[in-house]
Amino acid sequence: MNVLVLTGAGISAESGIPTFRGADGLWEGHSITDVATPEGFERDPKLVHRFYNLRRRRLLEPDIQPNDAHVALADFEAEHRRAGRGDFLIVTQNIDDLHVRAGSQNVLPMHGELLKARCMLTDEVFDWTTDLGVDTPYPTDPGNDRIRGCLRPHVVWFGEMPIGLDAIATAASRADVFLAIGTSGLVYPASGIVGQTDTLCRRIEINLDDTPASPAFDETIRGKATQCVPEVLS
Ligand code: BJW
Repeated sequence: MNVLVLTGAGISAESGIPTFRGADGLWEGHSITDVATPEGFERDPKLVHRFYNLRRRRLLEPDIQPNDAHVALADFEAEHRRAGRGDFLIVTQNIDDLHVRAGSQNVLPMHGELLKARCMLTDEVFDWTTDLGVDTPYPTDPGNDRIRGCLRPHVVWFGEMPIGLDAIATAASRADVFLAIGTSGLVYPASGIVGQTDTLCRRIEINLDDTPASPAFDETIRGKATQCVPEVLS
């Protein structure tokens, strides 16, 4: 049985990481499209760096930990793997590292990773745990002023191509079970993955509320991820 899981901000909400489109969906009066577009970054890189610096600092605070939903997915994958039951992949839209911290092995972060920075000239990706700024020196050549300011968060903004789309399409076409957890289904192409699954695939949505994608699922489970995910996987 091949299992494909898609996660969104809702799975990390109970770990203390705010969602994008909930009641706190605006950040200091800026919409997500102000701070998550290449145009927004070009217009005001300091603002965009501040947005991601604050989120990176918060992610590294000790109270931010994987919750029961992250752990249930990791435990399920370990057992699935041990018993040789088939493929298991988590495609996450989240840029936090909570699936990996929970012990998940096969995770594809389609919208990038907050704890990485990317050089805009070479596309080289670096592990990154401190603040980024317009003057951040290039990590492998700190003395070289010529290439200062070329680092950006390794995340996927609106209008940019998400990561791993071919692998996602393959996993969707092979999936026997597709589980979408805590995503509003408003952002393409993640919202279209359910439509890439085979007609025989069992599609299950877990969310606090209905979403525009709900009609595409065979089963919709309403409730908190920390409660519903362990139940569904037990
Ligand atoms: C709980 C819970 C609990 C809460 N338990 N549940 C017009 C029409 C259609 C498409 C487009 C259009 N104009 C432009 C587009 C394309 C655009 C897009 O989709 N825009 C829409 C807004 C309209 N997409 C893109 O630009 C993408 N690239 C692209 O299309 O490239 C071209 C291409 C691709 C493929 C083939 C061909 C061409 C890129 C999208 C990048 C999105 N980036 C962001 C920022 C990432 C970095 C960062 O984190 O800052 O990704 S935006 C933001 O939204 C972030 C998220 O990953 C993403 C999805 O949000 P998510 O996870 O669903 O969170 P919320 O907050 O929306 O929902 C939370 C849900 O959880 C809610 O439903 C709650 O009910 C639930 N919940 N607590 C269970 N405890």
